Amino acid sequence: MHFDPELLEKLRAARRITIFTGAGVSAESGIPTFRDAQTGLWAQFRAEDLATPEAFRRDPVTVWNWYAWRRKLIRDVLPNPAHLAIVQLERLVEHVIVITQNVDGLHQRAGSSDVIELHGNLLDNLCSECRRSVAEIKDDEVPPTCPYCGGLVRPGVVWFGEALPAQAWERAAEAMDATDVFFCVGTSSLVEPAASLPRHARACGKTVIQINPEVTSHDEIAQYVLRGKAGEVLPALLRAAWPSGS
Ligand code: BV8
Repeated sequence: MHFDPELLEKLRAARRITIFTGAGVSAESGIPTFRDAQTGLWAQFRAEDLATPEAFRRDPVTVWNWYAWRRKLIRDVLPNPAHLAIVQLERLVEHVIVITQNVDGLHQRAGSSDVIELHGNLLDNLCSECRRSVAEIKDDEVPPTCPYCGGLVRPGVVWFGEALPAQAWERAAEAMDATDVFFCVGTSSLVEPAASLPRHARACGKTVIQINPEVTSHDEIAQYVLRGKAGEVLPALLRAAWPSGS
């Protein structure tokens, strides 16, 4: 894989690198991306139609079971070379922050030390009424009920129509503002306000690098478009920029 020498120089000179990721960074771990066709029992549903408060209010059992199915999916998978290359970057660059739209927790499991989860985490649970975090849930209740107020327990993710966690959004905006280089990896850039981050990064004069096997709307805002799979491009890019590995 050949990379523009100017890009490699910018990576080596960077003190702060921000990696904005979407479902594509987990694809090579075997997790279907958000807009991959759903399979099996879930093929009849669109993810966007299930990931809403209205769907949960209307049919909490189906929505809870969809998340239980997704939790099982992520329980059996491992971080892939894309996640691991991002961890290795921390040993090569002074400040590396991951801003992820993903809810699978794989960046943390890979060893990334600073991960901002814009859309929550599939393994967290909270009460849909009192909003308390619920650590222990009973398997025989679908969905479980809150031990504090009896309300229905829901997954700790951000649904469509819900605001992003204020602190996560603030930290992401600060990271974008301070960064030298902004990677946009494995996202269709369709979901707002997350998709506005790469746009703002370019508007603020940051070096924006897009890694995706497909064309997306954000190709034209990136100075560098690296066409390919994250699990192949990221390790190759680090080897090219730091041949000695340090
Ligand atoms: C909000 C958690 C306001 C749940 C998720 C009209 C226009 C613009 C915006 C809107 C609109 N109508 C409504 C909105 C707002 C809405 C939105 O953006 N809708 C979209 C669909 C139009 N946004 C919201 O509702 C947000 N909240 O706006 O609140 C507000 C403010 C104050 C008070 C109240 C309300 C909340 C959005 C959060 C939704 N939750 N996830 C769950 O997971 O169940 S988003 C969901 O989509 C996932 O988190 C996912 O990460 C995210 C984005 O998708 P991608 O990650 O990009 O995944 P996708 O499958 O699309 O793409 C994968 C990419 O990877 C592809 O490009 C593919 O080519 C690439 N790829 C594949 N293989 C590889 C690869 N890349 C690299 N390597 C590979 N191997």
